[in-house]
Amino acid sequence: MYAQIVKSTGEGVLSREEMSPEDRAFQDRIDAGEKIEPKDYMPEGYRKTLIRQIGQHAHSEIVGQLPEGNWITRAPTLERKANLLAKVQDEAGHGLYLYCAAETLGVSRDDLTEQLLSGKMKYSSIFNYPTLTWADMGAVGWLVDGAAIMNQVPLQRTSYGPYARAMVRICKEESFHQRQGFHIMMAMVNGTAEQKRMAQDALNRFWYPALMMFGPSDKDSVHSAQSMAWKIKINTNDELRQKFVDETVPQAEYLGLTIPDEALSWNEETGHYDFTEPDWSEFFDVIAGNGPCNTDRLNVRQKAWDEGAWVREAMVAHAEKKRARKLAAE
Ligand code: BYC
Repeated sequence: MYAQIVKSTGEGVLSREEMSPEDRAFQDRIDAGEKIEPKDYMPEGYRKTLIRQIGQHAHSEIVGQLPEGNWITRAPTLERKANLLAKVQDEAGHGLYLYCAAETLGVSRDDLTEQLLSGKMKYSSIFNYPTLTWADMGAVGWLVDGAAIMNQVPLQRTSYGPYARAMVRICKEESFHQRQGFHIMMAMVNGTAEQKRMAQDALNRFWYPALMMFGPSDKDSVHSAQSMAWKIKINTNDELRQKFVDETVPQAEYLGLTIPDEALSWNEETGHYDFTEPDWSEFFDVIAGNGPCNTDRLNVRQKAWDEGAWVREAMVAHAEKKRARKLAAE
């Protein structure tokens, strides 16, 4: 069925004439801006694409807790610690809403987790980089959550109802996250010379990984054309990356920090910044499992999964007991 919709990876999208009558009617609903709900008809390719994207997104939220969780015990003040703790807890919540949204498509959370742990499913490349200093908490909030917002605000209008609704709350929380990161950066740049140096160093290390979060350049994006035709994605990877650069450069200037790109310049003609693209060979290497922290991240998630087995078993046993009691009372 998938092959009916997408000719093959990267080969483009079927024309209306090539679609089956059901798929054409489905496409009409999408084109009219209707939301698709779990029990509605959907082409198998649409369902699979959503499971892949929402599942990857959920995994990113969960694995995304690790680089920041690393600093909770070492936050410099009680207030910073409380803020960071709240942020990391929010990420867990985002993962849960997204796993629930994926479950409405007929996949179980256990199945998604097993696919993450076996390396079949991806999570965002950004979380395979280490967080070396407290300034990284500023850079992650400012740049990583900033990039996440840029990508996720349009997803509030994505065509699948449960995903779109989950994104509304997630975006509100991400905006607090971005501000707490920027606030840390402000404190660092207004602190000692050493603190300002740490802030610049964090920006130097996180700039290109943040640009990679938007995915490969449009010419190498295998899924964009079909995902945009189905309004699963609203913008291309390059459009969002450009928007992020345009919004972030003035913020770096305000902080008195330098974006680590000598070719960065304002282009009067296009009304956008010209910038150097990330090293795409590094990106593909990281998503293939060879980034600095891939093994660590998956080992931590595997340990959590193994150690949580008794909780899952206890919950199933409790639910079965409750069901049996209810049946006996009827
Ligand atoms: N990392 O055809 P393409 C967050 C994969 S923020 C890893 O362009 P698509 C958070 C892609 O999966 C991060 N893999 O794909 C923030 C595909 O491989 P497969 C999570 C990537 O799906 C702060 C291949 O490359 N946000 O959660 O059309 C704190 C070709 O790419 C990446 C989301 O997931 C990457 N950066 O577009 C805590 C947002 N980029 O699957 C947490 C929702 C690409 O064929 N997702 N790949 O093996 C999206 O908007 C889209 O899925 C993407 C990629 C823009 C990421």
